[in-house]
Amino acid sequence: MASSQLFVILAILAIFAPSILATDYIVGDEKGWTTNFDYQAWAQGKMFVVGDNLVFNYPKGVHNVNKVNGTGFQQCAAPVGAAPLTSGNDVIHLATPGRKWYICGVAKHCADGGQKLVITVMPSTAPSPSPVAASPSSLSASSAAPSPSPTAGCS
Ligand SMILES: *[C@@H]1O[C@H](CO)[C@@H](O)[C@H](O)[C@H]1NC(C)=O
Ligand SMILES: [Cu+2]
Repeated sequence: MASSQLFVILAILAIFAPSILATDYIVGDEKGWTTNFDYQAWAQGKMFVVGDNLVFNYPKGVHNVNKVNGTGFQQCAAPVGAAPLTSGNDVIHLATPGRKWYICGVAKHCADGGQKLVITVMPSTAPSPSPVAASPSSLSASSAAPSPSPTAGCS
């Protein structure tokens, strides 16, 4: 009897392990996404890995989230024509390794309030947990990563 219970527990772990291993990082922790917060200090010492998520929490309408490049980060310039995330609970899936930059595009929050975040995403060490990981021929950019919800964006 004990061994059958153990089996059930192991089976459940096997099913949910990928979602346990992927980390959701609440940007700014309990402060959320706001002005006058040191996001470089927040990011310091954290290990971001492909498959993790960034969660930007803020009162809807007060801030937004723009993914920018290094230039946009330095200059606090949101890209023209790209819609920012505005839900107040914006989940960004870290789908690719490399440096990622995010700024608030509202007023002077980035330039004067320091509302900007830069992180480096490490390549995943584990094999992809995704069942749709597929043959190289199907890995076109358009089909690579469907967004899980309307409020989500993929980096
Ligand atoms: C950075 O983004 C801006 C605005 O989207 C664009 O004009 C510029 O060419 C980009 N720079 C690089 C190095 O990709
Ligand atoms: Cu803001």
